[in-house]
Amino acid sequence: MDAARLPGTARPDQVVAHVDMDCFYAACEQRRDPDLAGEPLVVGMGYEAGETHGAVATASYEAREYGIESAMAISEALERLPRRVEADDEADTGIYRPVDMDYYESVAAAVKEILHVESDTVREVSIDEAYLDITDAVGWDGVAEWVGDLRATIESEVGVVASVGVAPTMSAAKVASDREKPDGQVVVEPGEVRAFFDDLPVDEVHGVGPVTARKLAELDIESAGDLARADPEQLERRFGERGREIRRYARGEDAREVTPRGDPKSLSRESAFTEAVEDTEEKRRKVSTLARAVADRADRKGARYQTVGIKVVEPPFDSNTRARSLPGPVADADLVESIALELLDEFAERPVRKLGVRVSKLDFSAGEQASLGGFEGESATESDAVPADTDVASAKTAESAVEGQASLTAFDDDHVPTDDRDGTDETDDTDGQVSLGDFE
Ligand code: TTP
Ligand code: MG
Repeated sequence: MDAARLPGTARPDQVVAHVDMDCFYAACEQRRDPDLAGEPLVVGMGYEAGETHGAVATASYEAREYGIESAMAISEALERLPRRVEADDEADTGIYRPVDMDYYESVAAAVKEILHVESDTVREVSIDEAYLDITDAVGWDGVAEWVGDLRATIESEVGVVASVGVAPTMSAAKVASDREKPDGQVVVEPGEVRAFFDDLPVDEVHGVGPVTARKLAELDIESAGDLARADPEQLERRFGERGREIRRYARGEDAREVTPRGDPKSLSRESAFTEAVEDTEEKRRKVSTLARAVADRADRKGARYQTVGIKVVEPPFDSNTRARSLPGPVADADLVESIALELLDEFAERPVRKLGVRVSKLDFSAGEQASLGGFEGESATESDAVPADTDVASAKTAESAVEGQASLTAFDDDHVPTDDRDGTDETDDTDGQVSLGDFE
């Protein structure tokens, strides 16, 4: 394969698989309630049964036929696809469900467990997505058959469908997994990478979102092949260093190796109120729930913590954080709750639209011992983080969902993903979106 070696490729023989579940939240709902299979199904974040507020987290492929897509306002989705219960005639109607993150996480953990059996090197990048280095475990020979078996195993053992792409680089594998969705598999061998990219629309290149694609079109760059052949200096003038980077991706050059994600630095959970709340008791109840949820999350990850903090967002977007440190690391849900509630006292009389609880200064050493020989700790790792490049839009969606005028922007991958940061912070929004990043 030496002749096919690509400049910028981490290892000339590297074989990377990218696994991405099809319409994941919707698939989970269909798994739980088989009556939903084959139906137009919309899963909304910040959505409640019978309401019109919130934003589309995802939609089944049947619902996508009606033009429904992630991040669209539920109110707009309802215009395209009315709720079944309200319609006289079932035709052209859909079923709407609110997100249930705990359930989706449990399904994701089952999928990730299978992936960890297939390869020792798995990088979980979001709740429904992971890269596997399968250079040693599989190699190029027979890789298509391996992909078929893996997908069949996931479907039969977990009951959800995965699309898989295999390529010599992470970015090409990611594009490949998307190519034949749903229920797709695409293998791009080393000698085929340039040809594979050549005809792709430019916005399918890793790191190119709708905004960049528009700017590229102004430069007559419409396909990934055009981008691959573009003048790197012109791209740099227009987009900075990122211009060179997306050109490299379009050429199939990507020096990254699949590395498992490091331990997170903090764990947090946050939740927004539909409207600002002044009632002290209601705020305390929310903080108690969040504190318990965070402590539980830390427990499952085998993490102790030395600092407990809260985040309090006052209208419109005024974010306050408070934290208290303990003399040493603990794993104590009652303590997380009582500290979080004490920190909340300062805000007892103030209107609040969002609350969060975080534990940080994490210590995983005890967890390692506790889970020696156990599989749990490993497979339940960072499966719940959406890539960092989706943070902004995810946050936007949440903000607007709260205001009932949900957004607009699809998860925007318009900058080169930074999902490969190690030791990142994890935030879970109990309202349904999961985001990476710290409180601030
Ligand atoms: P994706 O993998 O982007 O989407 P998907 O799995 O629903 O559909 P596809 O078949 O195209 O892969 O995201 C995974 C989950 O993340 C998705 O099921 C719901 C959630 N999500 C949001 O909450 N908001 C968003 O804007 C997007 C894109 C995803
Ligand atoms: Mg998916």
